[in-house]
Amino acid sequence: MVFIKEPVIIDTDPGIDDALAIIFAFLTPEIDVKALTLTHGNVGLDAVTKNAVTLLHAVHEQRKHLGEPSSTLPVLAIGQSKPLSIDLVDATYFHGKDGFGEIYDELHPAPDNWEAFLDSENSDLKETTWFTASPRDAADEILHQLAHAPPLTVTICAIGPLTNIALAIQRDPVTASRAKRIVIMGGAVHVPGNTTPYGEFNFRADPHAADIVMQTTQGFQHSTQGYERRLALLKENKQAPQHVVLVPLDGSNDGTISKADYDNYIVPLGKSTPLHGFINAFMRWSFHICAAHYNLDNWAVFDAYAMFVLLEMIKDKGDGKNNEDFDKHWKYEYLDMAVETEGRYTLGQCCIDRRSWRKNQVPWHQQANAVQVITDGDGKRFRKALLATIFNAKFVNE
Ligand SMILES: [Ca+2]
Repeated sequence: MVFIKEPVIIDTDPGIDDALAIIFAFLTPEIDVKALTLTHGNVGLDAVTKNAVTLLHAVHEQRKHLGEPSSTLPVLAIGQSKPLSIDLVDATYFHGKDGFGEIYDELHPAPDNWEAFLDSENSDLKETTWFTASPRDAADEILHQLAHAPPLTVTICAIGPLTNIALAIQRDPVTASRAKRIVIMGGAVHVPGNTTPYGEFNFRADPHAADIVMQTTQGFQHSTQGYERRLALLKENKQAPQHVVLVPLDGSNDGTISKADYDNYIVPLGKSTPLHGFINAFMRWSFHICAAHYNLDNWAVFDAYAMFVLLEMIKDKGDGKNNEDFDKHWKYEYLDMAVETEGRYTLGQCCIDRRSWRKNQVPWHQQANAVQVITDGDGKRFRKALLATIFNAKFVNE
């Protein structure tokens, strides 16, 4: 059997847990990171852009350090600086003013002259760059990638507010529905929010965008029949129901690494490689904040957990088959979900239609949204995969 990597677009607002998710993706052989598309979120878009460029530089330096042949450079596209309809919010309370735990002054300076590399028309820098600057904005880059790949082959991993994804859907719903699936870190389904009583950060930061994305699941069926229907609709140039996999707070609280893991496996690596030096710079902050503000000695790495769910799901092409391993380790349900966009207290809340009689009244899948929501996971597998992939940790006695 030919080994095919999963083409993945990561829509992101780095962000320290975004950084771990992205590095995890780059180091995972089954994943081919085609593009990073950037959104406002944890910090403003300028800081997000600086962080993404610095992160990609560390990944590139790591490749050089390992003597790996240079592969195609990932595309970087800058997206929206604010939500669709509400005022901007950020999460500097957790990620620091720069979004990376205030690393730039001493711990890890940004690459020299990094802003010049964002100019997609500057051919003088072609030989020395470490990413391909997109001439398009993030939403158009997503559409461009989906339009130039076979239908239902490219996965989007969305680990920030969903503004870019919603804009892509608004601009061209048919092309947007060519995505194989969209794996999203966001929402609080059966538990309280983390930013407000009902709002998880990514959904609260752009509830209108989150709602637009949830609405694309109307009519989705995770079956052979559903998959063939999606393909047939796309062939007729019609919008197909989207497969949205939601990794909400309740499904990802298990996705932690501990301070002991950090001390045992990560700190000793110091600056032994370009990537470990970079990671050690920003991770120091996360454990400091977890201890100082939340009295926690472990850190829920939500975005990396969503990336792990994506990896665990790769064998399923969207028809629900080859899912046996996934089903052993993960619990999920298909929910008729919308997102609150008007509430005074409930902005960004996941609103589930729990009226079971409605399902019997008319064929449910014809009128309801069907978001595949991860409700329980496997934090142990995640922790081992993350530590082994990024830090070469060996688990002799665990
Ligand atoms: Ca994020």
